[in-house]
Amino acid sequence: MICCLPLALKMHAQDLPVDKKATAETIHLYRHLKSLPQKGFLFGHQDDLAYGVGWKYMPGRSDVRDVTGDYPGLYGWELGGIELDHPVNLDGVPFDKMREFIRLAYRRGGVITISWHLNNPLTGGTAWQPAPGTVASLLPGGEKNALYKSWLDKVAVFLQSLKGDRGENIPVILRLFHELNGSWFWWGANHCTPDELQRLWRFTLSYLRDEKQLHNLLYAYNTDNFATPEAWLERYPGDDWIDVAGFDTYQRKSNAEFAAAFDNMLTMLGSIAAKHGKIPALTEFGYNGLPDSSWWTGTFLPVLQKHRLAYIMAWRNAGEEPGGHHEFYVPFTGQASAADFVRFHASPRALFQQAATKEKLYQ
Ligand code: BMA
Repeated sequence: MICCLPLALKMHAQDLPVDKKATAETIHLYRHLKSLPQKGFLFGHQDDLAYGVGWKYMPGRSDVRDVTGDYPGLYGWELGGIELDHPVNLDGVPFDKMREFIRLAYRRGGVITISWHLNNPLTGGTAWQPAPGTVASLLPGGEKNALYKSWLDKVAVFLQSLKGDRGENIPVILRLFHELNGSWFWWGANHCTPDELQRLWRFTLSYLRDEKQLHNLLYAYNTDNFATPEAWLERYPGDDWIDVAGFDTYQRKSNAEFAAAFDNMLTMLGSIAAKHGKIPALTEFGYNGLPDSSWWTGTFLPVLQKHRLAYIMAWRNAGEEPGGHHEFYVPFTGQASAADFVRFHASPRALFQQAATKEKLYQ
């Protein structure tokens, strides 16, 4: 089909991602994600192939697959630590293994999204350690701009190293400065002005796209929970600077309270995405520990089905962590909500790997 590509691109010239030089595979993915919500949503899971509850690095294994017989249609990965030249990310995932998992998932037609809990470049603290002036220090002319660029260089090397079997760059949805309306990260709402965040966003995107010439990226802007469309848009960098519009949400209250708030946010996101011509997505979600055996089809799916999203992504199945902390967001074999997750998988709108493969998202 190479011969027909320029014509195809011209015909749709009005609808390109923010990177006008995006690779053919990236443009295909972008356009599929635009129309996919009419059919259903890709089901995604963070770190799915690396570990699950009670296991780590077992080739081919996945908690999602153990329970449903099907892999996710979308895979989340995390780069925190790459800026320090660490061989593993902040959750212990070796970057070399991550690259192989990404190749594997892409080969079977899955979609890749990447977040980055980068350290605080001003103080050397973690992403969760804000300090006044951090965002301003990263902008051109700021005292940490050179350091920040050197960190972006490392991210660029990794993103550039993701290659398909024909040597093509694997498209990635890069989720920059996520949950930026919260204040737990140094880029959060109480630690910089909307203008500073927007300048940092545009600087970062321009640097990756124009300086580093990365053309395999779609860019996701996502808040945490939000109360009004104005709140979601407060730090929005502009229609020319994002491809995916999303938010993260976790259930921490009763089913009824969660469902009502979730429904309301999805309604607002739906109109924002339609108005601004963006891909709507639930960029992170979860109910830690899944104590309700019918949560998937009793609480979550009834709300989801009322709305149109290109993808949803459950956060990581870390399992038991030091200090007795327990974290998982999809069931594993024998978990209380496992049977209900199988029913969720059977929903025609839930697109896991087998359905994603059929969509041929890169063609
Ligand atoms: C958080 C938790 C942490 C993890 C961090 C970055 O939500 O899952 O355990 O280190 O994300 O992935």
